[in-house]
Amino acid sequence: MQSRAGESLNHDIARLLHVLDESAAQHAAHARRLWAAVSAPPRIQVLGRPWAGVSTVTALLADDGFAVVDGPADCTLYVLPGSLRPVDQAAIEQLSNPLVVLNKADAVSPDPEEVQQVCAAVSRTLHTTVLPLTAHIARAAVSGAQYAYLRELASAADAGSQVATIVSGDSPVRAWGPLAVAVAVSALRRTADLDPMGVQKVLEAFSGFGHVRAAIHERAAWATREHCSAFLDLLDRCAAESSARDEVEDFLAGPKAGELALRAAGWTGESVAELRSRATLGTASERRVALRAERALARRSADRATSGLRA
Ligand SMILES: Nc1nc2c(ncn2[C@@H]2O[C@H](COP(=O)(O)OP(=O)(O)O)[C@@H](O)[C@H]2O)c(=O)[nH]1
Ligand SMILES: [Mg+2]
Repeated sequence: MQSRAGESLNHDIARLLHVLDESAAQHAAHARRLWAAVSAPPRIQVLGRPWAGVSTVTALLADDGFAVVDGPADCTLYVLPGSLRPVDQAAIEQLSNPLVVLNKADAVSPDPEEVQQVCAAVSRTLHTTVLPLTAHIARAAVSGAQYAYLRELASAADAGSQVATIVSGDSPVRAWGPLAVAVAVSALRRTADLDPMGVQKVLEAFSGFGHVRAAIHERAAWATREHCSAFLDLLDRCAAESSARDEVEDFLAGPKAGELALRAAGWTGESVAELRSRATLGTASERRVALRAERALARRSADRATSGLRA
C-alpha cells in the first residue's frame, strides 16, 4: 500500500505534468516519457538465436519482477547457446552495451574452469564480459518423484555410471541433463538431510543465475539513475524557458525532486560533505548530478530539523 506521503508525492508529479502540458507543450511529452521510465520497473530485452534459451531466461527474469520487453530496454541480454557463431557476433555488434551470457554451460563442460576459459575466449572476441549460465535448472521446482529418485541415486554405489545414462532413460529428472543431476546427487550425498528446497537452492547456485541477476540489477540501476537525471535536466530547462517557471521551481525545491536527485546520484547514505567532495570529481555531468544531490540532501536535513523544532 502507498503511504500518505507517497501518495502526495505522486500527486505532485501528476500536477507538474499537467502544468507542463499547459505551459511547456514543447517539453511535456518528453517529460512524460522520462517520468514513465523513472517510475516503471526495469525493462529488459532478451535476444539470442533459436534454441539458445531465450524463453527459459525470459521466464526467470519475469519471475524476478523485471519487465521483459521486445523493444528498447534499460538492459539488453544476449543469450549464447554455449558457443559464439558469426551470426551472434554480428547481432551483438549492433547492440549498445549488451550483457552477454553463455547459456547451456552445463553442456559446454562438466569442469567449471573449462567453462570459464570458454567465457574468457568469447569475452576477448567480443570485448565484453561474458557470464556462464545454466538457465533451465536455475529455478527447478523439485517434485516429490524427482526428489525420491535423486535420493535413491545418491544411495546407490554406482551412482556415477547411472547418472550418465539418465538422459536416455525415462527418469523424472531426464530434462535436467547429466551434470545438473550429478550436482544434485553429490549435494544429497554430502548433506543427508537436504530437503527438496535445499536441492533447488544448490541447483540455483550451480546455475550461475545469481551473478547474471546481479549484473542486470547493476545495469538497471544505472539506467534508472540516467532517467532520473534526464528528467531533472529537462525540468531545469522548463524552469528556464517556460511560463510554468514558478510551478516547476516549486517542484524542483520539493521532496519528490529531492528523492530523484538522490537516486540520480546513486546515493547510498553519504553525508552532505561527501557529496560535496564528489561534486568536484568526474565529468561535468557527474559533477552536476553530485551537486544536485548535495543540495537535495542539505534541503532534506534542513526540512527535518525545522519539523523537529516544530514538533
Ligand atoms: N542443458 C541445458 N538446456 C537448456 C538450458 N537452457 C535452456 N535449455 C533447454 O533448451 C531448450 C530451448 O530453450 P528455450 O528457452 O525454449 O530456447 P529459445 O528457443 O531460445 O526460446 C529447452 O529444452 C530448454 O529446456 C541450459 O542452460 N542447459
Ligand atoms: Mg523461445
